[in-house]
Formats: sequence, structure tokens, C-alpha cells
Amino acid sequence: MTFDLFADDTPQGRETLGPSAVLLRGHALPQAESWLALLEQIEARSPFRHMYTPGGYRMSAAMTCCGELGWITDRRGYRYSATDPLTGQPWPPMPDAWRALAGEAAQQAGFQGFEPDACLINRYVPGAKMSLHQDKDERDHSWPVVSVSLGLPAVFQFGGLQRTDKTQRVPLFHGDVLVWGGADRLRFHGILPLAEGEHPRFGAQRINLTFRKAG
Ligand code: MD3
Ligand code: FE
Repeated sequence: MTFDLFADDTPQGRETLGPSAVLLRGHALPQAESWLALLEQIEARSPFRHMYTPGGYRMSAAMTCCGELGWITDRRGYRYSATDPLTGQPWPPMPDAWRALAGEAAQQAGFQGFEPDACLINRYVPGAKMSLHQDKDERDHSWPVVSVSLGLPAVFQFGGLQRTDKTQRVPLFHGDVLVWGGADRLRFHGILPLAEGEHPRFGAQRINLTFRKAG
């Protein structure tokens, strides 16, 4: 695999992580700056919050959602909801520019007609992580998940279809877009604890957007 470094040290290129898993390095860079304002509008309506797993553990990544459906977790389990439990209101609408980028990235990875109805937004501060898990709360696993990384870099960990399968580590940078579908859709994955740092636009945090067709 080869990639070029741009002036800001963000690698560019396309990497294949599996039969249906593609990493589009820096693909969202042109839009990333303008997305900060969209993110602020979303947080103003549905603030970031720390949710609890059904087992009672506080998740270290703070979350919010936009789109018709949002992913939630509490003592009753993991599920999608049309209502933000914090506000009792619908989730903020998904910005058109986000939906468009997700659809176009999915297309580049070979998935035509991807129209996400849910965007889960994760916010990591240094030390925050996400343990190995599968994304399987969506109705139809034939649709891919598209993820966009913004802000501080993180180490992404991905394994196989069994929790105990050997894992690989891939650094994710500001502007990177990942598409996971097909045979790779149910692979275990996670994020190692975020290292300290300061991003020029996003500050001391990493934001990850994951676009899904949940309903
Ligand atoms: C592989 N988020 O929200 S994004 C999640 O960076 C999640 O916040 C991580 O895992 C983050 O569920 C990783 C990359 C990603 C997202 C969804 C996937 C990888 C995936 C779904 C299936 C397989
Ligand atoms: Fe996930």
C-alpha cells in the first residue's frame, strides 16, 4: 500500500481492509471544516451524553445522533429510536451534505443506493475508547456502515466474526472515510484509548460519524 502525505500530514489514498471494507483516506477533508458548524447545530438540539450499556457500564465515548433514527443504549438494551430520550423530541435532521457524502462513499465501495436513515455521532476525548463489538442492531445487514473520522487521530482495531479472532490495527485520521459491508459488515471492531493531542479545528477530541440504514 502506498499513500502520499499532504502538507498537513494527512495521508491520501484508498486502502482495502477486507473483501467489502474500504478505507478512503482523507476523502472528507474538503468538507470537514464546514461540518463543525453543522455539528454545533445538532448538539444544540440533542446534546452529547454518556450512555450506559445494558450491563450498567458508562460508555467513555459521548454520543448523540441525527436522522430519522438514533442508536441508544440503556438498562433495557441496545436499539434504534425515533425519539431522543434526553429531550423527548425527534433527533435533529441529518444534514444533506452528510447524507450525500455517505451515499457517494458507499457507491465508491460498490454499494449502490445507500440512503442512511441514522447517523450516530461519537465524541472521544483523550482516554476514551470503544471496546470490541459488532454493529448488529440494524434491520438489514446487507447495507454497509459508512464512518467519517474528524479531529484527533485514533487507532482503529478490527477483527473477525468471532470476538476472539486475531485483530489488526489501523490509524484513522481527520477526514478518513471507512465503508464496511458485505462479508465484513459483522466484523468485531473498536477504538483504542485516544491519545492526548490538540487538533487545529476540532481541539482535544475526535468525532466519528457513522451512517447506517437502521430501519
Ligand atoms: C466495522 N464507531 O459507532 S468507526 C460505532 O470510530 C463504532 O467511533 C467507531 O464502531 C468509532 O459503532 C468505529 C468504524 C466502523 C464503524 C462501523 C462498523 C467500523 C465498522 C460496522 C461494521 C464493521
Ligand atoms: Fe461499531
